Amino acid sequence: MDETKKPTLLQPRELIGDLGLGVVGDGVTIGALIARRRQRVDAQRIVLRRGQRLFGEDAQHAGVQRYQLQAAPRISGLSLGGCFFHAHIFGARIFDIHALILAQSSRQRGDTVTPMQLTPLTGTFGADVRGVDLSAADDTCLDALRAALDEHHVLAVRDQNLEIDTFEAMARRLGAFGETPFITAIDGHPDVLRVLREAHESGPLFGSGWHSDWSFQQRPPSATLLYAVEVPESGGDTAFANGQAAYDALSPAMQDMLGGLNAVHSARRSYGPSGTFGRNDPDAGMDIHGGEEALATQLHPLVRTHAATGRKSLFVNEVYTIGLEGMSRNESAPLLRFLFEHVTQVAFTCRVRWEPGTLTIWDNRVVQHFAIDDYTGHRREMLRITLAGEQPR
Ligand SMILES: O=C(O)CCC(=O)C(=O)O
Repeated sequence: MDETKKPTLLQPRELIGDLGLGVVGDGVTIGALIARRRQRVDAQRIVLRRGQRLFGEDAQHAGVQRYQLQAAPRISGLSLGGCFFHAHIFGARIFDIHALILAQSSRQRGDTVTPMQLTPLTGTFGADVRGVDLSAADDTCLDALRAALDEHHVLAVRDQNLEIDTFEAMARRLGAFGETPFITAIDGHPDVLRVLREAHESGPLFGSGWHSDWSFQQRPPSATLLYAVEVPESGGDTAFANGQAAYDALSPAMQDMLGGLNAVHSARRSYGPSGTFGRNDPDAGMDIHGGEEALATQLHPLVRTHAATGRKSLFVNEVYTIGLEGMSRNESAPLLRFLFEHVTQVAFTCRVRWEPGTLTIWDNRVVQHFAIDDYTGHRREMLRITLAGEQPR
């Protein structure tokens, strides 16, 4: 790098009102990134630097290959043209740049809010989120959260302190609520479920099978929010499998074939009269009441296109997908078995280990999930809200 252009490193507290992208911390500059190529850069080492244009000469020099500006600019005096972006430098994704912009926003308000920090859970998807209080989040923060969900598909937002009312209020700001069939909601909160297993229970565990929430509905929920009130010290994790990564890994020939198929979804295996939860168990912590209406079927494209990102994913799951349109059971069963196993292979999964106060948000259009039944003798209590979704296409 030309010495005359070498950026002066600034301390974060000097950055109020500054524009542009720079890098501080342990002496790392954009120029130095060139030498350290595939290194992942974290939020603490990327800050806004006075007088440097965002994707100007320095950024090109550093080999920025791709970036997305997401969410509307809301921060006065910030000329980035957006308040959230992801950049790749030599293929290494830089996370959390938005967090610094949020940090500037909170400085402008005079608060001392810690920037939101995202830490990937795996090499493919899922992220831990820290440094954000969702009960007091502003619109910029929620925009950043939505964008992060599109990017990571599963967000485990740590250290929240939500009551039913505050949980409901923050969820409502993310979108309209979906419809909840078969399970009695919390009194006075028709859209909030208590996902509860008492220590003495030994019956089937709610959610313990790979599924995408309510995929048998005409418009299945876009996202689910699950908030941990009480969790066992160990066990009771939730596993997720990524239908986009699974789709991308298929051969073009297989993708073409699947792209023309519709899958048949139904709640019957879980909530039909002879399904897992077909008969109400008065001793269970959750009031689940199946019935004849669970026998209904709903067709959805087997490969769906995400309404926000345009990416394709396999939209099948072993709990609710019962067949393929126009095929006999003998024809569809082996193909579905292959797909169920393909999507849920370890390389396409991540796992959230809960702590009290963790709020996990997942995108049902991309991932399916599985509540792991390994904590018999311990109590686990969660609050759950689904957000309304569109008809899959
Ligand atoms: O309890 C869990 O970990 C997941 C529950 C579940 O499957 C759901 O809320 O859809």
